[in-house]
Amino acid sequence: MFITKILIANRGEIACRVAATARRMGIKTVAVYSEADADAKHVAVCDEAVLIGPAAAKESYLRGDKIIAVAKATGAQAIHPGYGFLSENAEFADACAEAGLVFIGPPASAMRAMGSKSAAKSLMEKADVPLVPGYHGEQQDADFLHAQADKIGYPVLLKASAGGGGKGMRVIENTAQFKEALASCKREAISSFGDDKVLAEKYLQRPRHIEIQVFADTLGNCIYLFERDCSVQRRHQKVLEEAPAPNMPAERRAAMGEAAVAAAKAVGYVGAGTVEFIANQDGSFYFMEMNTRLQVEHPVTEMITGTDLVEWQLRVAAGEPLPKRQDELAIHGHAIEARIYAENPEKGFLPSIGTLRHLGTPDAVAFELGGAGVPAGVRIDSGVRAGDAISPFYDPMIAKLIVWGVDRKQALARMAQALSQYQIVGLATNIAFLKRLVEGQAFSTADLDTGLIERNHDTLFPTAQAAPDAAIALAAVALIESEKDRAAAQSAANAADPWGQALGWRMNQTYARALSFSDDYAAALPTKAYGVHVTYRAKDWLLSAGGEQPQVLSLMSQHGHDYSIKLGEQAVHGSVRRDGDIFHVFTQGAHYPLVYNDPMAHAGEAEAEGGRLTAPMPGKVVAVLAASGQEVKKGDALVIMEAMKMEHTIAAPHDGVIDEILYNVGDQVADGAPLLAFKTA
Ligand code: MV4
Repeated sequence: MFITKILIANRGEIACRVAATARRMGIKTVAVYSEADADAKHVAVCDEAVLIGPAAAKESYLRGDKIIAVAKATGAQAIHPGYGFLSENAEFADACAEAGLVFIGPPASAMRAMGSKSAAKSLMEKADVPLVPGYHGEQQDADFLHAQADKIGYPVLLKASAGGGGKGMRVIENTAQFKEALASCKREAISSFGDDKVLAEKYLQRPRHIEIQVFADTLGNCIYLFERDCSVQRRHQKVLEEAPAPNMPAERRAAMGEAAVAAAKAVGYVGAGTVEFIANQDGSFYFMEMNTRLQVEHPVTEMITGTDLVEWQLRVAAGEPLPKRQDELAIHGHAIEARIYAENPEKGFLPSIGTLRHLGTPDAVAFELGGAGVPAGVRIDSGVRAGDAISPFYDPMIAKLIVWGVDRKQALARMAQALSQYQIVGLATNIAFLKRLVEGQAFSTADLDTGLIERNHDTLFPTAQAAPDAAIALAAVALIESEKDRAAAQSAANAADPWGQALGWRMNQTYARALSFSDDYAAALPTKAYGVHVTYRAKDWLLSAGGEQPQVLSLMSQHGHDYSIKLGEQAVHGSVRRDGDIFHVFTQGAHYPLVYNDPMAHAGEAEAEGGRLTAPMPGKVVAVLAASGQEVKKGDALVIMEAMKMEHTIAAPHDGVIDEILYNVGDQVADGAPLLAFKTA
């Protein structure tokens, strides 16, 4: 059959990923979307888009009936399910066939055969696919299972047959623990899966997760596209994936590949699939399960094999043979993928919901697949753009960052560099965590197993690091320069005003100013405050942070949000993005969100609460009622200004301490100028 139009039954990066290949192949695309996704990237990149329901996936992306109706109405011949949602739903695959649509995935029978973990294991045993030594039969008598466990030898792992994703598992260290562990495992299995059947296996102590990409066509060909190592996980969520697996001898690679092909053939597989194994440190490997879809981490395989697996899926769905034979495939270089999430590692990886106020991506080489030549060194697969929201309805993944290198060392270096270049404002992300992970001893030396993150908890979750002076200086420069811009705009309207020329510059005297920034970890970490003293001079400033000796600070150049400054003898480059009170400083490979404690902003707040305070406007100081170091109570009058022939009182917005009063009686003050530095108690 000839496919000219497909419907993509998904959202986010995978919908965009599938659309990119379809477009390259001249195939038209139909997007479906929920009410929450009306303005989403996947809607924009497809040729047509149809609303299918409210935000909740159950009412939209999981509504197979509506999606099939849209495919029929728009004239699509095939449906690509992506991953998640309906991708492993055999009933949906059947419904597609009944409606005369091609489901771009395996036959429903193959999904069903692999859907039941214990039935799949029996099938695999018959196909000579290695299984973890253990018992996965029908007999569930407690004494019988106990005897099986004793025979396997401890430690033994009990697993709920209907389970998955790590739920319903119990490690048993010795025979005395068996009875109680079995009872508790069965209780969890029945409450979680409605089925208390369990299986018992030898427990592997430090396993690696190694999976094989397989591909089969409708003509009976089935091949493997080598392995991916996905050992770096937390709570059964993959964090880093790479291909090939480090330290994999060629013979074991071939043995695992052949076992995976045998597994696929045993269930009559067609299309893209992944056979998961757990491997002992000695290299012995055992079948775990088969994922009957294209996986999130498929790009690392594409990069090392120079293939486009979505193109392969579309060709196989159209009845074409696989584009390559096994002997035409080879591994070229090394690829690593990091999943960039809107989440807060310091708060137990809680998703971070909000708007991507700024999204700066690393220098990415164009995503070019299937062509000859060198693969892209850096690839970003993303379903969101700057200005888009990460909503609570779906997976909070922002992007997949995939790098390629001639070897693992180069791929690692590129990953660290690309993570350093990523700039995200508006949400908490796992970028700093990923950077610590890829630069850490365990991952960089490929000392891999599924416990890597837990074992390295202390280095992966360091205590709060103070922002370096360079970051504080960049924030101060950005603040001062933005005030100058504002003052200049104002003086254009009032050319005679000498105060509009350069805020803070005073005739015949230097002017010192205290600024206060504090860390914004948006987390349960202690927050550090940074007191900065800036002395304005003719062409530069003196900056003293945290009571240290003043250093000469000068602005060398500014291009938009990028600043080059000199602090003492140190040349510093960085970007500063202001988001409300927060100055997001990106420098030296890290992100420092610094909250500017703006006294005028507090005045505005207090005003909003009903106090009689001065509106920010140019004027003259007529009274200073507080002194540096003085403790004040909320509402105390601090400074009185005169503007537009009226007096305005600046009152303390909270209980606190006066850091410094920046003006004297009689001083002229420009619009927006801080009058004093105030520390909240
Ligand atoms: C195991 C195991 C050790 N020994 N089986 C976890 C989820 C499920 N799919 C299989 N899992 C495991 N099975 C035996 N006999 C350790 C795990 C395991 C794991 C496996 C793959 C990837 C990450 C994991 C994290 C913790 C435990």
